[in-house]
Amino acid sequence: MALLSFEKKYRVRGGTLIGGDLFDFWVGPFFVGFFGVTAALFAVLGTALIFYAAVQNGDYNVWRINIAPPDISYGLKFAPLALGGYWQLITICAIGAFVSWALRQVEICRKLGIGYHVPFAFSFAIFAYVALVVIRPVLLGAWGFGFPYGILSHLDWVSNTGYQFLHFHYNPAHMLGVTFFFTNALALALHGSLILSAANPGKGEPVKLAEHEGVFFRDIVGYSVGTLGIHRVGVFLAVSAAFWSAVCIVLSGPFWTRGWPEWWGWWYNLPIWG
Ligand code: UQ2
Repeated sequence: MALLSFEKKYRVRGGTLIGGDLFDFWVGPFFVGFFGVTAALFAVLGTALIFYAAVQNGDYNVWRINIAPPDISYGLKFAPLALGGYWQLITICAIGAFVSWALRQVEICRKLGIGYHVPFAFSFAIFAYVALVVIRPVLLGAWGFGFPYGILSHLDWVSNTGYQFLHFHYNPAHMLGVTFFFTNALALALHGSLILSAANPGKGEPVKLAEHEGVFFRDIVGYSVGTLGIHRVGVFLAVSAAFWSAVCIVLSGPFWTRGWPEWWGWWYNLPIWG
C-alpha cells in the first residue's frame, strides 16, 4: 500500500493509554496524544529553565553554560533555585519529557498494531540517564553526585569522576559497555554498507536484494545472520551498550569505592597460585 493511503487508513482513533479520545489527534504529521502534550510541556519548560538558569549565572556563551547540581551538603533535599534547585527542576523536566516520549511511542505502536520494540529499546537510553542523575545520587545520598548540565562542564565531571577511581577502563562493566559500543558501530557499518552495496550496484546493473546480501557474507565469513537477524543483533548490541554503561557508573561509588585496577585483586587472591 502506498505510504500516503496507508497513513489515511491507519490514522483513526484508538489505542491511547490515557485520555481516551481527548488528545487522540494529529498536528500536521505528528501524533499528539496525552503524552505528546506532556512531552511538549516538559521539554519547553525544561529548556526554558536551562536558559533562565544560564542567564542567572551570567553565562551568555553556550560553551560555558554550567547548571550544577546542589552541593553534597543538601543531601537528597530540595536546594534553593540558584544553588542547584534549577538543576533539580531541569532533571524532573528531562525525565518527564523522556518518559512521555517513550509512552507516546507505545501509543503509536498500539495504534499501528506493531510490537513495542522501539519504546523497549528507547527505555534503555532513559535508564542510562536516570542511573546517572537519580539512581547513583540516591544510593550515594546526595543529588550533588549527579552530573552538571553544560557542554564543557559535563566533560569535566566525567573526567573527574573517572580519575576518582584511578583508571576507569579497569571497570569490568565499563569494559563491557565500551565493547558493545564498538561492536554496535561495526554491526551498523556492516549493515549500512551491505544495504547500500545492493541498492547501488553500478550503472546498468539491476538493484540486488537479500539473496546477494546473504551470499556476500557466506562467501567472506562463511555465515550470514540474515536480514531479520542483523536487526536483532543491532538492537541487542545497542541496548547492551546503554545497559552496561548504566551499570558501570552505578557500581562506581555505591558498590566499589577504591580504584578500579584494585578490583582485579580477586585474580591474585584465587587459591590456585603456588
Ligand atoms: C547479514 C545480513 C544482513 C546484514 C549483515 C549480515 C543478509 C541485510 C551485516 C552479516 C552479519 C553477520 C555475519 C553478523 C555480524 C555480527 C556482529 C556481532 C558484528 O548476514 O543478512 O542483512 O546487514
